[in-house]
Amino acid sequence: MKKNKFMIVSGFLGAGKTTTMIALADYIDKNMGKAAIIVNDLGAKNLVDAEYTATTGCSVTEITGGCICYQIDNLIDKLRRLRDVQNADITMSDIHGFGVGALNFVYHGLHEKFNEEFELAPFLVIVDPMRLRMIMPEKADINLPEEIAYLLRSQLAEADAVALNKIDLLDEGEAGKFVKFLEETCPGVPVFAISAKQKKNIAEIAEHVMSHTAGLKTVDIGYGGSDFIVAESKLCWYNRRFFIKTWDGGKIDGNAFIDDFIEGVRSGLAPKKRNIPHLKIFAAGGEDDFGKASLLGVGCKTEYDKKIENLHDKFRVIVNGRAACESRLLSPIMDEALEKAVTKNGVECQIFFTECFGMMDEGKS
Ligand SMILES: Nc1nc2c(ncn2[C@@H]2O[C@H](COP(=O)(O)OP(=O)(O)OP(=O)(O)O)[C@@H](O)[C@H]2O)c(=O)[nH]1
Ligand SMILES: [Mg+2]
Repeated sequence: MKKNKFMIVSGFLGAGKTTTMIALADYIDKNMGKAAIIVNDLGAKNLVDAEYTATTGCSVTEITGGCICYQIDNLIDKLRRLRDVQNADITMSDIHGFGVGALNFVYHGLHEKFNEEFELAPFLVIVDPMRLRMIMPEKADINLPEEIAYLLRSQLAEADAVALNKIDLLDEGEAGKFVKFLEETCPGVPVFAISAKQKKNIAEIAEHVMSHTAGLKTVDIGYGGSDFIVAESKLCWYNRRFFIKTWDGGKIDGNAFIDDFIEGVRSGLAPKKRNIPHLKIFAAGGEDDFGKASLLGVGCKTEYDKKIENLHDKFRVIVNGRAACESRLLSPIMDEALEKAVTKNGVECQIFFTECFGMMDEGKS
């Protein structure tokens, strides 16, 4: 039986894992075979990444409720289904943006037990140049707790291949500086410079991952140790799904609603000196009319992967926040931001689902 390929795509929050997987799947589908994507995250359900990926026409499956590191049986079930039902030649799964340890738990785990069935493609780590500056010699202050540098370093330590993403935002000299740093930090590991958003240099990575196998390195990243615990304890997750509609059948400007909501989150977090490395919003109005926005920090401008095209009388909305903030602080800030946006836009809101938790919150597990 031909072995099915599996690849993990790791990297810090907002680095571009989802955008890269979509670009790779698109390239592979057109040129090399069939690709499938697994979207993995903590939290129960309601993932912006899964909703958004599905709109691109890629084959997408979710693994929710915890990191894939702790769901190997579930992962294997999904991989078999994607192979047998959807004829996937390669399945890619991300690991959440604060995640480390998948090299050991998932790659070595699969290699030991399922080597006959699955071939492991190079463990791919996506890097956002702006966040990378935090661990470069300049040790840039990017308004995130310095303890989080542990996660960036550990993710790179696990890599078989690294992609410096968002080169569309850099000039050639700057890109060269980042690539050099990555090559020095990850000796022997190929470093690609890409723009996932503009689908630039995606062919090179696709060719590489389809024709190479994982290095299956053994690296000690101090998983579960004090640096790991301190870094993870700085972070929290927020997921909410709600529905808005007008009282009188009038129309809503969904983009304005998203902007108002994001502004509320920004102005709630900034005075408390907390940050949100990735806030994602997906809002669907008509059949195919949806918007997807990302905020990569309180000081950043909102980026739209897609704007809503028309006014609609109702929207279903999903919010995913990944914050450097205590969960008990973030929760009321999110409530207030929603309340303000609802009032300003004159809509009625029904909340269906909310969860907010820190990795290390007492009583969580
Ligand atoms: N300019 C630019 N923006 C990009 C590029 N790739 C991704 N982005 C943007 O960066 C933001 C985050 O991208 P995602 O693909 O959602 O990042 P992610 O790593 O999956 O984020 P998490 O799943 O939250 O960890 C989005 O607004 C993307 O449009 C790129 O090549 N260039
Ligand atoms: Mg993602």
